[in-house]
Amino acid sequence: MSAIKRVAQIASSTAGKKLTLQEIGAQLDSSFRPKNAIQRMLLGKETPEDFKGINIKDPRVLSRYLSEAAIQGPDFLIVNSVELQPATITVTGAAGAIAYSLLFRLASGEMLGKNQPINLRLLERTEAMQALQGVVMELQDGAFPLLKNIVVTDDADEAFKDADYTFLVGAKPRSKGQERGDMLKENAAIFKEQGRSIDRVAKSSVLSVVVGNPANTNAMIASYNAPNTPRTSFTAMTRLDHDRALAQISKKVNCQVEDIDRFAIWGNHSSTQYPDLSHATIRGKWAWDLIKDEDWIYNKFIPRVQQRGAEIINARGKSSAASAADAALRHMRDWVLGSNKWVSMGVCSEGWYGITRGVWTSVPVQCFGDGKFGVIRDIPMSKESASRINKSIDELLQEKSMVKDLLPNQTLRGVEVDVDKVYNKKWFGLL
Ligand code: NAX
Repeated sequence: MSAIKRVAQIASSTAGKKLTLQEIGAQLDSSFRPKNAIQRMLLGKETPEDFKGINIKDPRVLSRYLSEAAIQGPDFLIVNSVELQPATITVTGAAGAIAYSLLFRLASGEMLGKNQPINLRLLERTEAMQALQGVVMELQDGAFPLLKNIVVTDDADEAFKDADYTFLVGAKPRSKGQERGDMLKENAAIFKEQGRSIDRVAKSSVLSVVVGNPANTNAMIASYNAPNTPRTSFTAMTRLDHDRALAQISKKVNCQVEDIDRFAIWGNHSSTQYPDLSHATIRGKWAWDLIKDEDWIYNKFIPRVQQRGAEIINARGKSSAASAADAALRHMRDWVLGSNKWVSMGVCSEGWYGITRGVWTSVPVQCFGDGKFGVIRDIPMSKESASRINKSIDELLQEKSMVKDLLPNQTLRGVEVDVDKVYNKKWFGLL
């Protein structure tokens, strides 16, 4: 049952009484983790009486509050007399370029809304602690009302302690002349340790997004090493690729990005990814028909999205940072508060579309809020799409084989994962 339904149920069972928000919150049992999200939604009313107590005599009134606040989004919410407990957000690689864009937006309430206080726990390598101190000074100088506390550390257990949300950004870039396999292994070791640490000390409801590359494989390693944390709590970020694609489509068709739906990134966050326009709609019409330009789709759009990271590096001399931070924030925000459209996330395959179980692949999902999401299933797949997805999954399997020593032979919680199951290519080919 969704938390919203649960609130509605409390509303009906207590009809006739006047409950405060805290009283409603207290009746949500602890498994409804972001009861704060519910509270945030409930707080979308401006008159002081509404803060003192919501008259829920009539459950329809409550449902109106909820839907109104849900439509307006968290920016609609205002500071009020109800004290929300701070949410704990851990960011790794906190002295790096992406974190420099991310941290200030988290502190200003862009992820969880303008009503939700936060604590930041920042993890860095020992060598980067001094630089991180500088970032902390700037965070302090921002005097953000929502930012209650900052912990700076080079110790993973301290960083992940009681975390509600983690942004795993810190990773080791490929050094000059280094083999990709060696880079993978170095990063794998980082994510193995961080997965273990999250499992040990973070809240059991923690949600983690892996940004550091190779993001999909790193998310897989972290999850395999966190046996007590549900596999669905570790996701890899492909939202930047998704958003890059939306921007290209909107430019081509001259529409707003929010007009586009049912777009998907499949596979790995790498140049083998498949930006899939075949189901996309623009204001409810099939995008393919509106674009009417297959040459653009196959020879410009797809390669451009796949290579956009390199294009930015060539132009800027540095990799994407602000756009990556924005994508990470939207990824987490949608995951926590819900999305009304398809978004792309790297998640643990449960075998849909014949993709090997236990590999973290980007797929279209819909987020329902409260950290829950559903993979868009059973959509028709052309041979062209299937072969492109196959290519990317092959790459993920190769990456997996390079780090197999770091994957404990275990089943992930909640799903039987047969690590050695052969990827069923035929399944795609037959469609
Ligand atoms: P930076 O090199 O600026 O920052 C990385 C930071 O991580 C450094 O400060 C470093 O000291 C720290 N770090 C390294 N190992 C650590 C560890 N074990 N614990 C804690 N901190 C550690 O890189 P930045 O531009 O911020 O990019 C970070 C990562 O994001 C890279 O791996 C990059 O490839 C990846 N990206 C992923 C994207 C995605 O869409 N998934 C897009 C952007 C970006 O390329």
